[in-house]
Amino acid sequence: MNNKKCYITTPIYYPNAKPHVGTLYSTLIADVVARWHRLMGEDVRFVTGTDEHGQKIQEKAESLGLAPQAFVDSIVPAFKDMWNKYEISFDTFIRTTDTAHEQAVTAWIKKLQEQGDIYKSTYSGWYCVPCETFVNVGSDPIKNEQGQYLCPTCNRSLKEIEEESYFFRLSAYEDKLLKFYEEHPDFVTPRERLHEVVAFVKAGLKDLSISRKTVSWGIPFPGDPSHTVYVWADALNNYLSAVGYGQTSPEAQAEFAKWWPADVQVMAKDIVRFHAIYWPAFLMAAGLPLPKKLLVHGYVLTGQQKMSKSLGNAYDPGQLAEWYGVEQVRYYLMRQIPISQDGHFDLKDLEERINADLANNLGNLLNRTLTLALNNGLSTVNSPATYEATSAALRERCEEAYRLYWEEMNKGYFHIGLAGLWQFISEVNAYFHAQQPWVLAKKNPELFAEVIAAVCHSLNAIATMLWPIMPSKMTSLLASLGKRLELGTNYEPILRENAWTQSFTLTKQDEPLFVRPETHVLVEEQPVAPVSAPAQPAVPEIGIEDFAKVQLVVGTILSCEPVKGSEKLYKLQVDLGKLGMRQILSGVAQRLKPEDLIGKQEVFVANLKPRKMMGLESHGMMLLADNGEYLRPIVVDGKIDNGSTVK
Ligand code: ME8
Repeated sequence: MNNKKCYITTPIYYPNAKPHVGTLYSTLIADVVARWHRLMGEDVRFVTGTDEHGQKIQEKAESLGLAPQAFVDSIVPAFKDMWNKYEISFDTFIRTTDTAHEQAVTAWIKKLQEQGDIYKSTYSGWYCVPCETFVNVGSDPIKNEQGQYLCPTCNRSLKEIEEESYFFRLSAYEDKLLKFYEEHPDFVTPRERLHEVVAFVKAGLKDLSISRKTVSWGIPFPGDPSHTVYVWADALNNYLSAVGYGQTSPEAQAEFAKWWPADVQVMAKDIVRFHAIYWPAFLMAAGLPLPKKLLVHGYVLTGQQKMSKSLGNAYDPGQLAEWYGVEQVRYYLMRQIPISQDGHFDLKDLEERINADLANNLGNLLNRTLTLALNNGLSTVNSPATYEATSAALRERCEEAYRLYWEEMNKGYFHIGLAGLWQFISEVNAYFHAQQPWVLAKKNPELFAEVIAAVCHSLNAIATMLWPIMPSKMTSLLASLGKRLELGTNYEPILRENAWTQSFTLTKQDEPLFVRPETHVLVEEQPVAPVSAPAQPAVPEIGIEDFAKVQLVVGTILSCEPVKGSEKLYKLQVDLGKLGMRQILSGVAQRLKPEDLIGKQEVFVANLKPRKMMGLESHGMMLLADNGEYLRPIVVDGKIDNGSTVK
C-alpha cells in the first residue's frame, strides 16, 4: 500500500434520459483513472451520480404527467445498472435529492450569505433550459429562421426571462482566479483548454445568478424559500457533499478532511466553464482548497455531431455490450478516442479493433502460448537463472513499454499509452514467431521453457497494465498464468523493476479470451420528446384546393456550399429531373452541415416565386422537419425519379 489518497469524480448527469455512449465515455475514463490509482496501491474514492433538480427535469416530468421526484426515481436505476454492467467501480453514487447533499448546499450558501458574497437583484436576459445556463447573447446572437435566439453551446432555442434573483459576487474573484491559473498551469488538462478559460475570465466576469424564482423543483434558497437554488450552484456542490461536507458529525468531518480536495475531476469540454471558473470561485468563497486537476475530454461524435440523447443520435451501451461484450467496448472507447479531441464512434472501427487488437494480437498470443506449453507437458514455468540475448532484449522492451505506458496513463493520454502497449504486444508476438518454440519443444527443451517463461512474464506485465481498462478479461488472463492481482499492493515498483524471476502455473482456458465479433448495424434510437419545444402557433385550416397550389417535387441535392457573407445561408444546386437544375438557397447553415445534405434526395417546393438573397437568386424551397430542437432533411429513399410529384 502506498499512503496516497486519490479522489476522482465524474460529472453528475441529468437523469432526463438514460445513459448513452457519451456519458459512458466520461464515466469510463474516471473508472480507468480510479483503477489505475488502485493499481498503485492508493486509497481511492470514486464518486459519480445524478443531477436531479432544475427546470429541465421539472419540465420533462411535467410533460410526462409525473411528479419530478417520481420521474427521477424512475430513471436513476438505469444509470446505476448501466454503470454496474460496465464494471464502473464507483464507491459513492450521489443524488442531488439526497438529504445530506441538500444540507451541504444550504450550509455553503449560508456561509456565503454571512460573509456578504450574495445579494438580491433582478436577472434579465436569456436562458438555455437544456444546458441550464444563463446565456449572454452578445452583440452577434445566433438566431434561427423564425428569429429566435439559439444557445451557442447546444443550438437550441433560448428563453427570455426576467426575475428576481440572488447573485453570487463572482466578479470579485476575477483576479484571484487569474492568479490561481497562473500558479497552476496544469489545473486543466489538456492545457489548451485552460487558455480558453483564461481568455473568458480576462474578458470580465459578471456576478452569477444563483437562484430561480420561477423554478420550484430545487433546494429552497436559505432565508428565502420563494426561490430555489440555481441547479449548477446545487450540482457542483455534490463533489463536496459526497465526501461529508456540511455534516457536523466527527466522522463526516474526518471523511471530508481525508478526501478533499478532489485529485481528478473528469468532464467533457461542454462544462469546463462551470468547473474551471464558477467552481473554483465557489470554493474560494467557502475558504476551501481547489481541486488538483480537471481532466477534460472532447465529444464522442456520431457522424459530425455530438452524440446526445436529445439529438436522437445516441447509441445504447446496453446493446453494444450485448453484441460485443462490455470490456471490448471499454477498450475501444479508451483506445480509439483521443482524450484531447472529439472522436468518432464507429461500429466498423470497433469490430476491427476487436478482431485485430484483441482477438488476433493479444488473445492469440495467450492461446498459442498456453496450448504449446501444455501440449508439451509444461504446466509449471520456472524462470531461468539467465536469459539468452533475445529474451533479455524482450525483457528490456517490457520495462520500456511500462515506463511509456505509465507516463501516458498519468497524463490521461490513454489512447497513446494503449497504442504503445499494443506495439509491445506485437513485439512479443514477433519474438514468439522468431524463436519457433514449436521446434524448440523437441530440440531444445531448456530454451523452449525460457521462451515460454519470457512470454509469460510479458503477458503478466501486459495484463497488469491493462487491468484498469479490461478488469475481468485481464483477471482471467492472469488466472490462466496462475496469477491474481492483489489490490492494495503497489504495482508501480513491481512493474518498473520488472524482475523476470517468477514462476507460472498454466491452465487451459475454457474459452478464448476474445472472440471475433459478428458484424452489426446500428439503428438510431428514437429521440426523446423535446424538452422545451416551442409552442406551435395556431395554423388556419386550408382546403385541398389551397394545398394543390403548392407544387412539391423530388430532387437530388448535387452540391451545397455556404453563401459568402451570410452565417445562415447555403447555396444548393438541385436536380429536379424534368423541371431541370435549380439554384435554391436555404437558411440552415447553423443547424446542418453540407454533408447532411449533399447527395440526398429530398422534397422541394418547386413553384415558389424566385427571389434574391445576398445577391443570389433562389428558385424553390427545401422541406425540412423541425421539432424546435433539431432539424432533419426529409430524405426520400433515393430510388424515385427526380421531378416526381409529391401529393
Ligand atoms: O452537464 N461525448 O449533465 P449532462 C463525450 N448535470 N461526453 C459526453 C457526451 C458526448 N457525446 N455526451 C455527454 C450536465 N457527455 C450537468 C453536470 S456536474 C456538477 C453537472 C458527458 O447529463 C460529458 O462528461 O448534460 C459531459 O460533460 C456530460 O456528459 C454532460 O452530462
